Amino acid sequence: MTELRAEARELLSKAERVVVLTGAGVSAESGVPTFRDATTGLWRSHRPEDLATPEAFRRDPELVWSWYQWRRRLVGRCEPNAGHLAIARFALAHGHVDLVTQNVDGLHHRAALTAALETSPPKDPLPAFPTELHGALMRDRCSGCGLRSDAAPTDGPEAGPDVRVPVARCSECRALLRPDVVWFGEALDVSALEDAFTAAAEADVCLVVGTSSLVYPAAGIPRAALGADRPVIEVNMEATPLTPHATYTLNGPAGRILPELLAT
Ligand code: BV8
Ligand code: ZN
Repeated sequence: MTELRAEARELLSKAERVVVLTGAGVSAESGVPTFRDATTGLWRSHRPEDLATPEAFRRDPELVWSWYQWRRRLVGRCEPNAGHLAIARFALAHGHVDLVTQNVDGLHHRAALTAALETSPPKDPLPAFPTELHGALMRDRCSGCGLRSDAAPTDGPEAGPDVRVPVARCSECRALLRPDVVWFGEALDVSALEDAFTAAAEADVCLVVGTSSLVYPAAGIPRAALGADRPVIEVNMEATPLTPHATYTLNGPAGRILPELLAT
């Protein structure tokens, strides 16, 4: 283990309160394309910023819905990776970890359930459940009455750039359903965001994993830690706007670095 990594590991093992912020990079090794990864599937012909917006849904609801149905089917075939599990195990062993994610894929949730069952008697998975700042891919919300429900099934023809699927409708008011995620230009849940900023400013260490640190307000969370002179550890494959400010930057895949960094 490098000197740097040993110091970062020491910091985490001694920390009372830890905030972990994750982005799409933590799910990359599970096979979930990242937002920067515009080379796969439907994403090749469309930029996420152009599809993940209320305007796009108003303009062409079936295209946006098909993109989400394509993503749901893809994510449904993915499993939490060693990075998700390392975070979940650490959160269950450590007891005071605030896990905040920008991801909507639900893999942190699934990792928490897996890690909780690894002990006998099984632990309560709650301490390893994430705050999902940008919502959940596997949940729908009615664009009319706001009713939330589990995601509509993705069986039938696989949605994709040429195969559109009809938008599901609300069982209550028949308005179009939409994925229960936060689109660009939409507000995040204010209390969840405030809690994340407060936790970061009071944490003994903030661990930032697999995010390009480009999307706000989430990208401001590690800045709140730095603003309160709290150390920030960044795990990423490449440099980001956070890198020059991070206390430690560990370059490499989260699935390889996190099990070593968070081993209890
Ligand atoms: C808001 C859910 C205000 C949907 C997402 C103009 C108009 C309107 C708003 C704005 C504007 N200009 C700026 C803004 C603000 C905007 C913004 O920040 N835009 C960016 C593009 C500049 N933000 C918003 O719009 C937010 N809302 O500001 O509202 C408001 C206030 C009050 C009232 C009304 C409005 C909402 C932002 C949330 C958008 N929704 N997701 C969906 O998923 O479909 S964002 C989505 O993109 C993700 O959730 C994530 O947050 C973001 C992608 O970022 P990352 O997760 O970092 O992923 P990325 O691919 O970028 O990077 C992956 C990283 O992992 C890379 O660094 C890579 O090196 C690394 N990596 C890869 N593999 C690995 C790895 N690391 C480790 N291991 C590996 N194996
Ligand atoms: Zn409805």
